[in-house]
Amino acid sequence: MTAVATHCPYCALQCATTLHPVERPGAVEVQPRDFPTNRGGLCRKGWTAPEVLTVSDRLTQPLVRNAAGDLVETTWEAALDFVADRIRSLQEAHGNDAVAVFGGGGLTNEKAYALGKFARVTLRTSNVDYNGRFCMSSAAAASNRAFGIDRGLPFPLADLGGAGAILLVGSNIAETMPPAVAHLSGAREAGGLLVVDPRRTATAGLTEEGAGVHLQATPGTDLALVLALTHVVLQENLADTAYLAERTDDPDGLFRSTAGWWPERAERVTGVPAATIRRAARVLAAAAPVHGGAGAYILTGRGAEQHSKGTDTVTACINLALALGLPGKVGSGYGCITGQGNGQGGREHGQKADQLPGYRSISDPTARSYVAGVWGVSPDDLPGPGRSAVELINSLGTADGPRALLVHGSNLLVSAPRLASVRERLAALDLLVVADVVPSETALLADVVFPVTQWAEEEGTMTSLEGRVLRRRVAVEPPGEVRSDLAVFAGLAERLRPSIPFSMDPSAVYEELRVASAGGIADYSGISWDRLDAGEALFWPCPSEDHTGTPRLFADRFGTPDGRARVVAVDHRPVADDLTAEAPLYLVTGRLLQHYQSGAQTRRVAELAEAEPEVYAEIHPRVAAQLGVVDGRPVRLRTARGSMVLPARVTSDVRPDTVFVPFHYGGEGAVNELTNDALDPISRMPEFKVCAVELTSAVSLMEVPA
Ligand SMILES: Nc1nc2c(c(=O)[nH]1)N[C@H]1C(S)=C(S)[C@@H](COP(=O)(O)OP(=O)(O)OC[C@H]3O[C@@H](n4cnc5c(=O)[nH]c(N)nc54)[C@H](O)[C@@H]3O)O[C@H]1N2
Ligand SMILES: Nc1nc2c(c(=O)[nH]1)N[C@H]1C(S)=C(S)[C@@H](COP(=O)(O)OP(=O)(O)OC[C@H]3O[C@@H](n4cnc5c(=O)[nH]c(N)nc54)[C@H](O)[C@@H]3O)O[C@H]1N2
Ligand code: SF4
Ligand SMILES: [Mo]
Repeated sequence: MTAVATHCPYCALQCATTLHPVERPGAVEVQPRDFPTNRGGLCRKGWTAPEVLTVSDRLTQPLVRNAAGDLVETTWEAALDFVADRIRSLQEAHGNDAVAVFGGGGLTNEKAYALGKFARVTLRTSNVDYNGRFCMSSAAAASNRAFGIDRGLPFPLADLGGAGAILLVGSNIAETMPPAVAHLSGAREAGGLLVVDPRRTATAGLTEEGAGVHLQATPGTDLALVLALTHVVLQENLADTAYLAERTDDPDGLFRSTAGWWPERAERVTGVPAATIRRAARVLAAAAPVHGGAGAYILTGRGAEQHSKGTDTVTACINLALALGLPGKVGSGYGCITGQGNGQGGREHGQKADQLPGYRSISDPTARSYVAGVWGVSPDDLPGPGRSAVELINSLGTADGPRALLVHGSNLLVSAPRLASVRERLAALDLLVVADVVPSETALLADVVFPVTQWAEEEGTMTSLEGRVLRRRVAVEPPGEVRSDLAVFAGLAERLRPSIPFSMDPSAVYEELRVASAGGIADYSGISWDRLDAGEALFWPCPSEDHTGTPRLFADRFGTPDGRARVVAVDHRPVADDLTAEAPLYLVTGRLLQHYQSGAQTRRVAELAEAEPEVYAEIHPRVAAQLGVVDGRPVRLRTARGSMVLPARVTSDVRPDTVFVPFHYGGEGAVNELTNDALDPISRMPEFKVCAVELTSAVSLMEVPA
């Protein structure tokens, strides 16, 4: 085989790579390739990604749990027969909704599309959702509400380079998308990088030496902070009033909702000095086009979004962007930094409980009848909207909940909130089926495991954080009996509802997706497989084959019925599980450079596992001194949901009222034992980012001799 042009398997930056064959079967070497997002760069995870192809415990054979309770090898035929029989009998006994499907934002567009169609057409269940609910769903909900369209970045990432100011709210891009830091250079040179994070992260560090401002706010207070920034903009007459009048529906709503948030009040809530709030607002405003600036962006990450008020926090960020007249202007705007490799495409083609392909709503009669037509079924046959991820998990095995769950592309037993309950619910199922590439924590609990292809072993498409559709290509043969997720859907469909067949050929599935998306918000119909193959990386919407795609949205109008952006008045509220005398610190969670998500892949890469082998808690030196905590020695964290013992990392980079723990570890290292599953009322996003925690030194506990 010759060199193959493809993209990194991990995050939404989708860095371009070239894979070169090597002597070892199934193995490749990776080289970065120039592309506007990564400009020839790769992070450490991207460089080491080929190792995951040949890890020693790679799943290569279907597994089924035997009478003794062990997972033993079986054939695809036997595994598919078994699963189809169980599905059939559970649905006969308990109805179609007795079977649920859980997808992932790392799946290709074709897999995500086939998963949603399989759930609605073959299983006819409403119970389908995916891990994107844990990811950018609050930003998606806010963008849909304000703009009528949710494309994470409604502009090319490279546009950031020319901006004079960039406000990053809860994004640690220097660790989560390192090559993207290059695009912050304009703002840094202008002293306009503004970072809101309770920790002095690598990203916050970029603001030092006059390059910008780090607003080290109290966790869970972004909403108050952004309302105050907007207050300053309005009060100091820095708003783009002509833009507000012309392009938004309710400029007065903006004044009303921020009038009470003067900086001194926000200082009391956020801990950010009023003078710093004023300075940040002025820096951002000075870069806005209305003041002749070089351009300004407001970008949100999971730090702002993964809260029970995430949708409103993002709404406040959008309102600030509207006040400054940014959205729709070239070189300015609001965007959400989507996370997973196909986080964008994964939310467009029907894995979500309320969604049909093309970012259509499953409750819209016109959308239902169009998609039903493509699928060859009656619209009345399609189920309605189902439960969101956490609600779905919490319903498993309950009286009116699903009895079977099929998981494709998520390691729930590490990454879902309040794990004690997840474990209990998974155990209550009659059937758990997991398709994965490695024996993840969740796969090890399954009744049936399907071994599936990963990035370099499959053809397909991914949609990056910019909304660009990219080609993933085969570089190596998959090992053993490994097949695509598409083969699971096709094999089960053949056994359960053969009148509606599923293709295993990614290009054929993509062709169907194009048709299903035609006329929808995320319209891929003009992006043919041939165009993709020829190396075009087009931005959606692209409604015809002679269309050149849409790099920038909102130039003339927003996606709302009247074309104006909706100003939604929002107000601050406290975190769901707020501090008490017993639990006086905030537990915040997030990512490390070296690991990806639940760690199922990166914990198996020697270089990455050696760099960050185990979970730890970042604790401020003052708190450490008060509680007798010693760097490197064990502490106990306890929340209303659970407790864990882990080593302390004493660092003044974290706020004194905050403890940070990365979520990449399983078993006793899983911080999601402690996290809160309180949901945002609109996006149904759980409050991963913050809850109250009790911290005690556990040195004596570990040192008691056995
Ligand atoms: N190395 C690495 N890169 C990744 C991933 C990975 O797992 N590892 N995953 C990918 C995915 S799916 C995603 S979603 C993205 C996520 O990318 P980011 O959003 O950058 O990642 P996080 O570390 O989850 O959160 C960002 C920051 O939020 C801060 N934070 C916590 N609570 C609050 C708060 O209340 N307010 C504010 N303002 N900040 C807060 C944390 O301290 C953290 O530094 O990364 C993608 N890239
Ligand atoms: N406390 C806390 N928890 C969090 C977060 C946080 O910030 N804090 N962040 C949340 C966010 S933003 C996200 S995105 C989630 C992610 O968490 P998960 O949903 O667990 O994501 P991954 O670890 O990427 O899991 C993907 C699984 O699919 C497998 N896989 C890879 N490719 C394929 C494929 O093509 N097909 C199939 N079938 N399997 C495949 C991988 O081996 C892995 O086991 O975690 C969430 N959980
Ligand atoms: S930044 Fe993301 S896409 Fe790029 S190499 Fe790292 S993990 Fe891969
Ligand atoms: Mo994510």
